[in-house]
Amino acid sequence: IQDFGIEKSLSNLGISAENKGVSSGGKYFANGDLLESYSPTDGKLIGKVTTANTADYDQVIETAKKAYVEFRQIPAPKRGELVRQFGLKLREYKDDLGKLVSYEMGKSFQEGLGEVQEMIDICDYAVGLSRQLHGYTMHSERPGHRMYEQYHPLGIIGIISAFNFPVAVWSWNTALAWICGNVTIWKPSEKAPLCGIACQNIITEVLKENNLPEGISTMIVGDHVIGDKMVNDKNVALISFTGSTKVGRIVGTNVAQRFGKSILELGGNNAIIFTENADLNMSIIGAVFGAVGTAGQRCTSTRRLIIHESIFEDVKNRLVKAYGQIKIGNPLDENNHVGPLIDQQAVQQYLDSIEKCKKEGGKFVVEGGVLEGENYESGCYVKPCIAEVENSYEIVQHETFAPILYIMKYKTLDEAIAMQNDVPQGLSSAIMTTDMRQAELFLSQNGSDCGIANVNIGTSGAEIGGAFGGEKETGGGRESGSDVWKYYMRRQTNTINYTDSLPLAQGIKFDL
Ligand code: UN1
Repeated sequence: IQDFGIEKSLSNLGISAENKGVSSGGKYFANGDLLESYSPTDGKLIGKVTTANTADYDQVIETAKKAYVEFRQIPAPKRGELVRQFGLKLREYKDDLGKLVSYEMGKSFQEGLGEVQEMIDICDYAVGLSRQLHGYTMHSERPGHRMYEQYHPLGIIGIISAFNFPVAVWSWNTALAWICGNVTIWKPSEKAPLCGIACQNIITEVLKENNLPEGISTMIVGDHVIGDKMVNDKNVALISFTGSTKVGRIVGTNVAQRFGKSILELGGNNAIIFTENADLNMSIIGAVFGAVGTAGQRCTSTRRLIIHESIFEDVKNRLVKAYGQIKIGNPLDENNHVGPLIDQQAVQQYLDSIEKCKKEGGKFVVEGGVLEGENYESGCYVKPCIAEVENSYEIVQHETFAPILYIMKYKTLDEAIAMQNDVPQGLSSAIMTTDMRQAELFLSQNGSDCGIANVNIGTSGAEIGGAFGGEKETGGGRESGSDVWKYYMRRQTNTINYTDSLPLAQGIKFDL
């Protein structure tokens, strides 16, 4: 069996057979239950992690609190220097970390590398931003007064991330949080804890080299009890949560209850509209990558194709042909396009969704199924499949984190846009067209209701420079580019009177 150099990468990243799941800067400890991380690629145990108990959590919070008081004194461009060095370190570890992501999570090595590239990109972005945390200045209505606003850090930022982007989501949050002067506490997914430890090892190196407080970046591997504690802890000013709509609803409600802030990145149900004017060669590639990339486990994965009736048969035939060429297998082998699902539970959900779809009347034009035999011993490899459906089916309204693509027909573009919007989620969307009128309508207020709307690009693979997130049951949060940094800071309006009299605003007279 080929090892693809994974042992060496694990050792380079400081991952052992037994690891401690709690860390603040240099110190690693943990006193909770044991967690085992198995690779969905070959079913082998990669390593064990001792998770946190609640006393460990309390200790991490104390360390983070102390670090915050120190870190907020450091000027923002100097904090940017920390992030710059972190980005350099990520370049050194790109290959190893990309490999670990691929091995522990199951996405292709190319996509694992892409994920680390996103981390590097957000670091570069944040470094520049560390000199641009701008507020407005305003003209006061009172003479001899100056008005302006400034942004201050929030304090401790809690990050709860999902298995599908086990490293990048953390960095989107931390790179911004740190330049803004916050400290972070990260609960990585229990399905990819070693990716968490590897990242924490990398930032620890940078913190140590710079003699910075150990609590700037803390990590805590734990179960939902630790998650609940974080969500309900008033010490944690902002919770950035990526995961299901079901859990996000609880997180959002609990954080709001204590008037905390939250960024919610929840489910998607992303569609591409294929108009009669689509350039089919490129559109098919976009749709197939969107549907089968990361084995359909991105929140931006393409789940639905809404196809003009005049090209429906043609598109269907091309898709069937393209799916026939997809190679499924070990994601570390670069000849393969699609790796496994994260675990057996995900495989069961995939099978249940197929069953449900058939019951509702779905007609499979490419059949699904679980792969068996040599190289598929983990039991997590499934066939990407395509079903002809109605948008109203219950299963089509639901996000299944698996490579099941639903296709449907439309007559008019208004109808297609209505179908695209007629799901509970609102993350990503796309239109394939060479007609400028169709494209502009799709992007207008009468078009897509999603946080992301693309023309002649698939639904996944967003760049870090834009604000990433979506509407409706996707949760409304935004991460990474544009002015998203403002979420990680508190805004203060300042009015300064440099005269010796005290005129009141709105012209109110008050003499003693
Ligand atoms: C996610 O699936 O949680 O747009 C994030 C993309 C990536 C991010 C996906 N940049 O596919």
